[in-house]
Amino acid sequence: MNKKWWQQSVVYQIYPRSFMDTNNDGIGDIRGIISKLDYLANLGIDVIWLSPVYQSPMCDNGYDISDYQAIAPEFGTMEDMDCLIEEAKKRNIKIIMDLVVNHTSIEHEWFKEARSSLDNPYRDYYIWREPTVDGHPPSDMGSVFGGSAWTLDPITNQYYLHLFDKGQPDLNWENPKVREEVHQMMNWWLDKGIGGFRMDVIDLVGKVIDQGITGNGPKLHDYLQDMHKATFGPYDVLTVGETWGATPEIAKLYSDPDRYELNMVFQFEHITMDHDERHGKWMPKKQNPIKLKQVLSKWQTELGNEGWNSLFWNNHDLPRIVSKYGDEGEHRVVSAKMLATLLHFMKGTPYIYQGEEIGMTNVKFEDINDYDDVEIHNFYKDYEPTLFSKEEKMEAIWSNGRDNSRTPVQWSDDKNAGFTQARPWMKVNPNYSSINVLAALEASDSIFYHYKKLIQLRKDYDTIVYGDFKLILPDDPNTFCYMREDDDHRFVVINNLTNQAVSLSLPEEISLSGELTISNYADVVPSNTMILRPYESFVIHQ
Ligand code: TEU
Ligand code: CA
Repeated sequence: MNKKWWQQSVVYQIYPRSFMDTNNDGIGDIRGIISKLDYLANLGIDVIWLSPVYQSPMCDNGYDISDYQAIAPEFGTMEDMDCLIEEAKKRNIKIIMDLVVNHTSIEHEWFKEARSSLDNPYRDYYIWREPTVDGHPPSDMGSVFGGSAWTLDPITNQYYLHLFDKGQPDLNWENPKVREEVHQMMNWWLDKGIGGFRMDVIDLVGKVIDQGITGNGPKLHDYLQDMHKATFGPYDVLTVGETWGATPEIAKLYSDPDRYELNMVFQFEHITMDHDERHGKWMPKKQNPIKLKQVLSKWQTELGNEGWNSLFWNNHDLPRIVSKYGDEGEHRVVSAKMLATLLHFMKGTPYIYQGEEIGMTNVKFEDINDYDDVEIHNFYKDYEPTLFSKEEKMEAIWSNGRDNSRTPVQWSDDKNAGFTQARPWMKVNPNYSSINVLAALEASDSIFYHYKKLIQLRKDYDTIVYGDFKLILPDDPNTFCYMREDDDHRFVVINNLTNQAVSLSLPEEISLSGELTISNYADVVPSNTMILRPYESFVIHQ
């Protein structure tokens, strides 16, 4: 496999609304991102994945786009966007855009036209069905955000499909005009010099609704191959698809370079493995460290050379990883560093979500009105009232609600964490007085510098990017240990997943002699039989 820049890169995801506010309206903006580029360059990242900044009525914080070629006024202007691309480029940082083309906003011109009459030329841009004889929705398909996926539009008395909010009508990808419009729009952004696309719920665009097929439809890969040809094929860009249902076999279909589709996908098996079959993340199963190791190592080995992994713990839809697998209290710093090492030493392209690099945690708002997310509110209002009490719903939101990752970035211990001088659109996490960027930059042993070092190590050693992966002690429920090696180097990675001291006993054939590359405790004495302190983590270079 030819080596590619996007394999050797580390990506940093920005959720603009919560990143940095510069005009004091309480909402993060593009100027705010520009003001922090030096900070990101210092961290050492190569790419920014920018969550949507397009014009939008914001029923789902910009994942409902009303104009793909305009910037939402609260985020700034197209000049600001051009300036961001240029300023990032000066620092060798590429910007990848969020491509949200499974659906538009209900306020997109296409939808306004489409809904106006049955014979409007845009009608077929969306998915319409007649009500049943007694006036019900055409099927019992549900929206990801709760309730029916069908909404009756009174103007023409037909239902339109929305797999997400009713403000997010699904585009009809079977219509070649829709695909052409998407391609044109992508080319317009590529011409601006962006570094690629993250493709929102791209596995849904091949849906065959009358057969009940949503994910991984029969035409999906044809559409992606057409897209590759018509748009980014000739550009040297990063493309990553969001694919909740991908198995390694499916991931290869997207990311095998010989198929000319995408560079890589986000797979979610390590996230969904603790979701309930019926109630998903709202009724999480008990954590299972052995399963976590099995899932992650399966992905490490099974893609082979026919695909490429993305590595992530966090994004704007997921709870904070230090709250999920680490410790929010006395072991916060060591546990955040352990989780970072565990992920960044694996094979693939790592993604860091804003605030992860300082160990930001989940938030516990007592008042449901302090939450913003449409998914949280739908769950709290309507979901299975006999199964969950309101208190149980709050518990579920505290552990898995999407707003856990959407509180403003904690820049300093100033008012509102230095995010804004005004009232922030969402309350800051009260722990900002101790957890903030300024404090992290001032402490040489902070989580920030641990991430910085991990990013640099990946630049120094191709072995971390490309080397073979081998899991050690697969049945040990307390540790996650593995090796990465090629002809030149070997790294042995040792992690205690627990908040307890645990004993490590490595087989004799594995040696821990060598140089200590990185660790989360100052005084590590590696030995095949040793006691690992809570969340202890270190890497030996041989
Ligand atoms: O997410 C897809 C998605 O399915 C998530 O909403 C996820 O399933 C949910 O959090 C699980 O409870 C993408 C975006 O990342 C998300 O922010 C958008 O809301 C969604 O698509 C619609 O565009
Ligand atoms: Ca602002």
